[in-house]
Amino acid sequence: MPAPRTVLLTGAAGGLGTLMRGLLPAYGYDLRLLDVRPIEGEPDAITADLADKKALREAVRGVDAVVHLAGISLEASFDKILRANIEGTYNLYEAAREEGVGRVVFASSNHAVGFTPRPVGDDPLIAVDAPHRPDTFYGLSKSFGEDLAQFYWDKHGIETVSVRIGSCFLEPSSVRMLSVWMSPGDGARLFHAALTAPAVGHTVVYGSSANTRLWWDLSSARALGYEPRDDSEQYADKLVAEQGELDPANPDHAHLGGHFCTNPPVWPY
Ligand code: NAI
Ligand code: 15L
Repeated sequence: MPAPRTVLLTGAAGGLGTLMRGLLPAYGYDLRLLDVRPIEGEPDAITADLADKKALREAVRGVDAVVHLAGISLEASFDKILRANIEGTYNLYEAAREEGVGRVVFASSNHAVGFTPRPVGDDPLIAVDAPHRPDTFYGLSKSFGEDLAQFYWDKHGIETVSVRIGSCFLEPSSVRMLSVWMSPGDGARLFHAALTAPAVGHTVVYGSSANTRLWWDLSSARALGYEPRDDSEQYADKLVAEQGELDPANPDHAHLGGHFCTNPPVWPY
């Protein structure tokens, strides 16, 4: 596959989309932006819902690749997750198939494997082939998205890198995030590697910085050419002083998904 230049960025109005809008053009990409919400200062952005198949088909026409961030990014009712994340991601892949787009970078999440016990002490890092153990309907939609990506590769030859993102924000805001944080700069480095690595088929990677307290194995991301430069440890003294170290007896601290496993933000559904 030739190096992609024109890239559709879905979810471009969101937190990660805003960060990537700022960082990815430096790698030479010409970004086409899409979100269900208008984007201030971006008059050419496409305002469209993932439910709008015609708009999606026009949005992907002529692009070399898609970075798919759009969707509900936290727990919500199954009906909402179904529409935005499950049907919406299917609609995006169908549009890509119809328009001959060869590669997708899919924003999966650590919550696809959220019920995996977190490593403690000398436990090995969590491998990328850990079975899906979604911690929410949200995490379930990311497990589905990864399977959908595998299906579109096997059946239709569309390549995907599914990035199980940890927490990509300007700074980590909890002791858990010291293990799963991905700095925005490392996020852009990882998305760039996912867009340009040759012959990825469907590859699943964890998305985080080179954190001292890292929980998962980054080797499949490094195999794409990703070289993380940041480490959350610079924030550790402050966060640990405020919140204390993770407590193995605290159910909120027992799994990769943290409080998503124990206290969904939305309940009952
Ligand atoms: P966000 O909630 O800030 O942004 C999501 C964007 O998607 C919003 O601008 C929203 O308007 C748009 N959107 C939602 N439903 C849509 C629909 N039906 N059609 C078109 N656009 C729609 O979330 P954030 O943090 O920017 O995350 C981006 C992606 O990365 C999400 O898929 C999220 O699940 C994933 N992710 C993010 C992590 C993070 O640390 N920020 C961690 C793990 C995964
Ligand atoms: C996610 O998947 C969410 O989209 C993000 O907002 C964070 O909550 C992140 O996971 C996390 O696990 O910290």
